[in-house]
Parts: sequence; C-alpha cells; structure tokens
Amino acid sequence: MKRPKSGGGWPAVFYAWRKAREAGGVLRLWRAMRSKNTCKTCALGMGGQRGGMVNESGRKFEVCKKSIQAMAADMQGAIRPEFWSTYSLAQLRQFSPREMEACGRLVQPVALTRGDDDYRPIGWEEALARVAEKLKSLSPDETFFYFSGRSSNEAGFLLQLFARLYGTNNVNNCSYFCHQASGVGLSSVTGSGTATIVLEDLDRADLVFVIGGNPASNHPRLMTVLKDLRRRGGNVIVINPVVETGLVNFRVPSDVRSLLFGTKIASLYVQPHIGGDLALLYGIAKRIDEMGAIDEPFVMDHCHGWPELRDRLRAMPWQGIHERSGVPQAEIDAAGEMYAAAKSAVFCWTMGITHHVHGVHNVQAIANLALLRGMAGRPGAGLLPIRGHSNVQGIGSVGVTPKLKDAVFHRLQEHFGVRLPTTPGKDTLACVEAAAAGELKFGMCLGGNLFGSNPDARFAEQAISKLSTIVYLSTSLNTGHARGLAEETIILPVLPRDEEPQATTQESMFNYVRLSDGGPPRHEGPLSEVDVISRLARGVLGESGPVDWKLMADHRRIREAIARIIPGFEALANIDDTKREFQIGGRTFHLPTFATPDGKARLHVHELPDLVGGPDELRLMTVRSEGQFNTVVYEEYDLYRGQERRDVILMNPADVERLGLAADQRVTVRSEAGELGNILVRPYPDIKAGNVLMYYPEANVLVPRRFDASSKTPAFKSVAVRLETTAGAK
Ligand SMILES: Nc1nc2c(c(=O)[nH]1)N[C@H]1C(S)=C(S)[C@@H](COP(=O)(O)OP(=O)(O)OC[C@H]3O[C@@H](n4cnc5c(=O)[nH]c(N)nc54)[C@H](O)[C@@H]3O)O[C@H]1N2
Ligand SMILES: Nc1nc2c(c(=O)[nH]1)N[C@H]1C(S)=C(S)[C@@H](COP(=O)(O)OP(=O)(O)OC[C@H]3O[C@@H](n4cnc5c(=O)[nH]c(N)nc54)[C@H](O)[C@@H]3O)O[C@H]1N2
Ligand SMILES: [Mo]
Repeated sequence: MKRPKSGGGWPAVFYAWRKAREAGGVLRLWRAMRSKNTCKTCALGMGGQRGGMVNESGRKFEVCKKSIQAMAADMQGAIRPEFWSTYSLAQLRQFSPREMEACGRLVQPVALTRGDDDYRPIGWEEALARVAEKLKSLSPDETFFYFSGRSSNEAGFLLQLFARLYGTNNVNNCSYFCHQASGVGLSSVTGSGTATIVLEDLDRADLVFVIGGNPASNHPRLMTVLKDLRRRGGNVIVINPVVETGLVNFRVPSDVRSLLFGTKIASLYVQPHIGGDLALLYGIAKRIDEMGAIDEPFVMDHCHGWPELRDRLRAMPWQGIHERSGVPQAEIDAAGEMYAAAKSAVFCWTMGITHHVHGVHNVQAIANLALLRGMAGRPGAGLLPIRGHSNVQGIGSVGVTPKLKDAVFHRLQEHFGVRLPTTPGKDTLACVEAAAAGELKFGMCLGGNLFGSNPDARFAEQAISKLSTIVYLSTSLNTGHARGLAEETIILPVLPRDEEPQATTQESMFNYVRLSDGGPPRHEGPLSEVDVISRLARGVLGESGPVDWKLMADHRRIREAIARIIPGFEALANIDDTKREFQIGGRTFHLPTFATPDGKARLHVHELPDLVGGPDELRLMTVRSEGQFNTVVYEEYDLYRGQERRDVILMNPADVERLGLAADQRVTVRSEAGELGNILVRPYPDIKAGNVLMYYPEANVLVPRRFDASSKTPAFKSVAVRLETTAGAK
C-alpha cells in the first residue's frame, strides 16, 4: 500500500464524505455532528454547548476525521432480532474486531449461558431482574465494576455510588490501562493529577514537546495547535521511536493553506529506543545543566529536590545515557539547545510514556525537565497529558476509582447520610487477576472492552470465564462479547450521549466541563445508562434506602450531588439553567504555587532502567492504527504507515536482514505471555532498529502482565519478543 507523504489532507476530507454516505447522507451526518454534544472520541474535546466541531474557546471550526468516524458508527442500523440465531457464538468468535463493530447498534438485551450455542434476546425486566438477583446472592467483595471513559459524569457517579452502597470498592476505570501513570506522576509533582494548563496556554507557547504519541491519528485536533505554533515561528520536538508521517508533515483539513501545501510539524525528531525515554529526558536535563540554563531561582524557590537531582545529573555518565536511550549526543544537544532557547514550553505525552513498568518515572522525568527551566506555574508553559477517551478524566473526577479522595469520601457520606465501605478496592488488572484466582464472581462493565484491552489476552479470557456473571452495558458489539464470557453473560444496550433523553456532562483533558444536550434515540430499545443503573439499584437495594434511586434517575439530581461532593464541580449544580460550561478550579497553575501542602513542586530522582529484552530479542510496541478507536477497528488498513492489513510486524530493514528474513515472510512472534503465528514481516525504515511494532488489540496475546508498581499501568509498549519463521510458508 502506498504511503502518503503527509497526514490529514484530502484523504481525511474524502474519508468524511464516504462516511457521510454510510451514515445516510451528508445532511444527516452534518446535523449529528453539529448537535450540542461533546465529541465522542478523544479528550481534547470539541462540541458541547458551542456545537460540534468547535473547540473549547469557541473560536475555531475543526474537521476531525475521528469524530466523524465515531458518529457514523453510532448511526449504523440496528442489529436485528434474527441476527442472534443466525450467528452462533462459534461464528462470533471468528469475527475480527472490525466485523464485530460492523454488526450494528445493540438494541435489545441478550443473554448467553455457558453451553448455549448463541445469545438469546431477553426483555429488559428479565435482564435487570437476573442481574439484581445475582448481586443479592453474592457478597459485595466478590464483585467488581469496570468503567470505560465514554460514559457521562452522571452515569459514572451513579454507578460508583451504587457499587459502594452495595458494599464494594472494586470500582475502577480504563485509566488503569491508560494514563494512570500520568495521574500518579503528576500528583507526586504538583499535588494535582491533571494538566497544569488550559487550551489557550498552547497558543502562547513557543515550543511543544510531543512525547510518545501519534496525535496525527489519535488526537487530530492537536495538529491544528501544532500547525499554528509552527506558523508563529515556534518549534515542535517529537520524541518517538517511530517517525510518524503526520508528525513530520500534516495537512490540516480545515485550513486551506495547510490543506494545499502541508505544514511541517516536527522541528526536531528524536528517536529513542522503546523505553529509552527516561534516559533521554535525563540526558536533556543534564545538557541543560551543563549549559548553565537551569532556572536556579525557580528551582530553589518553588521546588523541592534540586540539590539531589543536580547531584544525580552530574554523576550520571553520558555513555549510560546514550546506551539506555539509543540517542546520540548530537541529538540530545540539539534538543537541549532548542529547549534552552524557548521562552514558553509545553510538554505533551501519551501512551509511549505511560505504557512501561517505569511509566510514573517517565512522567516525573518530564516534569523535572519542565521545572528545571521554570516551565510550569505560568501562562503558556506546563504539563499536558493528552488523555484518551472523551470523558475518562470526568469518570475519574466523579469518584470512579477504588479509593475515594478523603474529602469526597466524607462529603458523600454526609450528603446521602450513608456509610461507605472502607475495604481496599482493586484496580483493573487486580480485578482480572482476582477473577482468575476465583475470588470474584461478578463483573459489570459500563462500556469498554475489558477483555480486548487487557494484557495477556489468553489469561484475560480464562479469568473472565471463571466469573459466574458478567454484564456489559454497551452500544455495539466488540470482541469482549465473544471472548470475555462468564458462566452467564448479559449485554444491555445503552444510548450514546447524543441520544440521551436528558443532558449529560463530560470533562476534557483541560479540566473543562462540557454540557451535552443529548437528542432523540436513533433506535428503539436501548436505555440511557443512568436509567439502567437506577433500575438496577432499586432492584438490589430497594426503594426505601437512604438514596432514592428513582429520584436519582433525574440527571439534575445527580449533578446537584456531584456539585456538593466533588471539589471544583460547584458550578454543575445549575448548569441546566445557566448552560455555562466551566473550568474546574484548583487544578491548573498559572502561578508557581502548586497544590502541594507547602505550594512547592517536587523534583524526583530515578535510576535509569535497562532496555527491555536480551541481545537476541526485539522490543515490541503495541499501538493503534489510523483506522481504529481502541479495540474497535473501523478499517483494516493503516493509511499513514502504508499497511493494508493488521496481521503484520513492522521492523527496521536492518533487523529484517540481520535475522535473515524477507518482506512478507510469515513468522511466529513469541513472548513470555504467548505467541502469534502467521504474521507478515514488513520492512519499515521509520522504526528504530531493535524495535518492532504490532497492532493492538490483536497483539495482546503477546503482552505479559507486567505493570508499573505505583500506577498499575501495564507495559503495553515494551514487550520482549523473538521471531521464528513459520515452516513451509513464505
Ligand atoms: N483515532 C483514534 N484516536 C484515539 C484512540 C484510538 O484508538 N484511535 N484512542 C484514544 C485513547 S484511549 C488513547 S489513550 C490515545 C492514545 O494515543 P497514542 O498514545 O498516540 O496511541 P498509541 O497508538 O498507543 O501510540 C503510541 C505512540 O507512542 C509511540 N511509542 C511507543 N513506544 C514508545 C516509547 O517507548 N517511547 C516513546 N517516546 N514513544 C513510544 C508509538 O510509536 C506511537 O507513535 O488516543 C485516543 N484517541
Ligand atoms: N496492547 C495494548 N492494549 C491496550 C492499549 C494499547 O495501547 N496496547 N491501550 C489501552 C488503553 S489506552 C485503553 S483506554 C484501553 C481501552 O479500553 P476500553 O475503554 O475498555 O475499550 P474500548 O475499545 O474503547 O471500548 C469500546 C466499546 O465501548 C462501547 N461504547 C462506546 N460508546 C459507548 C457509550 O457511550 N456508552 C457505553 N456504555 N458503551 C459505549 C462499545 O460497545 C465499544 O465496543 O485499552 C488499553 N489496552
Ligand atoms: Mo486510553
């Protein structure tokens, strides 16, 4: 497949037209896109009260291929009742992630009991009664509740409240597979786990670091910001073992000049080894120190830990830095010089930073680098984890975490006059491990694909199979519905946010709360998430408890409770009347007074980790293609990497040659967790030698359950693998 020379551009525009046809016409899609609902894809966020395709400041009109893709998917036809008897479970298990999604929208509850050949439609009453009876028969700590980041603040808050009043803290969200290392890392630095800046700050920056991410595919809106920055004369430093097409050159579709001529994005492209970022970040910091470019007054007045960090930097030999990062001195110097010359730098990062056993250390090292030059706690400079799901941050804010913040815990008890459980709750991977050990019996998933997003797919399948019941609240089918099966599996169809009968709210990665109006349902059958949770809670906890679950089906009531309980959300109480979206207070820092007890930020000191894998192994990253959203695959091809299929391993030509392989040769890829056969070798000069790339979620059978000790985030990006040629095949 031919690779385009730039990201975005006409292919993105044509794609939008094609999707519009699939969605039943341009006008229909246009109306859906312009409705006042928060965009469904990433957490950079568009939409809300300003209408779709308009950003937080309300100024810019943007075309995002991803949001069109997600919208068109929700505009699919319904899965018809006869589907369930036409396709057996055995057939569904053969479906690819793309085929599962393309089945259509879920519109009726279905259930599967082990031994059955296929799912059977059941009524809502029966489905909810079965789930309620099950919960009543179990002890609460035999259950867990997993949340994806697409649901609303209202649904997230209500389900965690129900889970806790039922009696368990086994409440967690997909962040444990995603940005948890960012939250833990940032909290240890600034006392707050989120971005230190707002959207406007990016407009004032003259240097942006893009570390471990592929925003051209995954956060296309960031590309507009980077284009504007380059036009202003600013710089972009990309740190990534892969040269991603769209980070070299991008054609922003909503900007005529950029669309026609393209915009150069990276001023400097640094390629470390997978997992080499920590060494590289220390290297740049060391260079800054050597240059005498440390902001001494800032680190002395506003940070703890400079003397320790300084000693570490000075004692660290350059050779160790080069070996562990894979980056030569000249490139470290170039990055250091560009950084030292910048007046206002913003540091962005994504999964290439968090998906490692040293994910939190990576985040702390990024913060070190920022603080050393006083690049936090003032306008135009700061730290920006680029979040994944559109409301993953909100879900966390409203209490979907095993442990509630102390203030939230007390206010929740007080507000509802209840006592909450104090047993320790489990994170996501711990729940899967506990299921495997037979300690858990029941799981409920508010969206997402718990099976598909897990490391060690074979293990995840076995673990879930040990549960007696798993309940999925989903909008469409995914591989989890065919492979993440318990003794009894129940799928409950729910409405996406633009079909909600009541307004909902979401929080962007800039700590900005948006209001979605909802809209008419496209199909009969699915219920609103809150409706399902409220009915279930009534069935389990009864009508007469301290919480009136019927009243709590009113989103305004939920918002009132959130406003009282969650710090910074006060303005949510009357958002229905004011329609005013708002910035959550106390999290962004435009002055160097941080949310720590004494207001100072903390610098951290680390050991540099060895690179993953032995001399005869390769380091594997598992990543997204252009045509997928997490475990949901929309297209088999990956446009910008020029791959027409997904069962491939991208390798540097030097590795292909060294291992005596050839293009399109079939190999078996092995790791400590498992193996994948019949994978095609694809020589790919843009990946640094020694490192290889495969697509998530198919490659998850290879990802071991290794995780970062303090954030529990699995190391999805650093898997040691070996290749074997598949006998007889070429
Ligand atoms: N279209 C689309 N948009 C999405 C998503 C999607 O699936 N599709 N998913 C959403 C979600 S939940 C998330 S979390 C984000 C994910 O957004 P990203 O983090 O951009 O997604 P990944 O594909 O995991 O990309 C990882 C990038 O990190 C690089 N990388 C891998 N290992 C390393 C390393 O060790 N060091 C460095 N420096 N880089 C490394 C890879 O080369 C790749 O460019 O996107 C969100 N937006
Ligand atoms: N190997 C590897 N594994 C990874 C990653 C990786 O990079 N590599 N990335 C990790 C990351 S960053 C993440 S965030 C996780 C993703 O983990 P998840 O969030 O668990 O997975 P998704 O694939 O986003 O979930 C998609 C499903 O959500 C449902 N859905 C969509 N919209 C709605 C809605 O409005 N309401 C409800 N109730 N359901 C809805 C649909 O049924 C859809 O099939 O995967 C992680 N796993
Ligand atoms: Mo994510």
